[in-house]
Amino acid sequence: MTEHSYEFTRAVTRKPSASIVDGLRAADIGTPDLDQMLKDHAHYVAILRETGAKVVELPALEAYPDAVFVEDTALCLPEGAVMMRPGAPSRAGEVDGMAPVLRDIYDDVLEISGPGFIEGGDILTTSKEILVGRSARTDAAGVAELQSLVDQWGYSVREVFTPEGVLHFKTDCSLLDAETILSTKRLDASGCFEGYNVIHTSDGEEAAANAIRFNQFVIMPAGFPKTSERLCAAGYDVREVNNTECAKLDGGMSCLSLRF
Ligand code: CIR
Repeated sequence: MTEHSYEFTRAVTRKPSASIVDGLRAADIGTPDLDQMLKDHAHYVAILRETGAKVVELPALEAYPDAVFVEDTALCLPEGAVMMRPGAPSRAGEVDGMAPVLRDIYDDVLEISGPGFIEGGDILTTSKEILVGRSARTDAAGVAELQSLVDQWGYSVREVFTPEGVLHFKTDCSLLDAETILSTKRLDASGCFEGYNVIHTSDGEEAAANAIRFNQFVIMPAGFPKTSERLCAAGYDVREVNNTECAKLDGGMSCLSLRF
């Protein structure tokens, strides 16, 4: 049986645009370099393709500086997709760019119509449930609407909380396999992963938590050797991608693709 939470045949990505320099960020730690980001993005897409998955690469969207972070626009499940309603006003229009792409792929594309907000970065799909972290971008009404939509496909949604000051729930965690989560200690301390095996990021390597399990690989940001070693020792086939430029905009490995 296919494990819908990490075995995928497809992904959708979007090329970074020159407007990336205007992307949202919590703190200014430098201007992202487009050339470097394009190289990193191409490396990321190549790894997805190496697994045999078909990757649809969408063209850059100049009008939306954060549009490379496609994950926030939709939740993709085997039964259908749900278009998100981003809490960041500058990102709302990205959803309209993604909806037709997913309508071409899926028979069933549902929409969060509001008044609540929800972004894909706050959603962690595991084999048994969908965890949604309330954050500055995702509110209780958004979580409740998602629950009411995916109920018809038999999913249970569990509301959890993204730590204060952390952009998205998945900024601090990733799924590694059906039972195992990679998490920062600060997020795990909230108790949200009870019943799962948890591997912690190493101290000082919290930014390694935003990884993805994509078929045989765990794709993680480069530069976190202790966490990488932990994952290798646990038997995962780890691939590292430079993330220096996306990190300037609080982005990481999960943000760069929709996977299904
Ligand atoms: C933002 O603030 O919305 C973007 N600069 C970063 C989005 C990262 N997305 C994600 O973690 N899923």
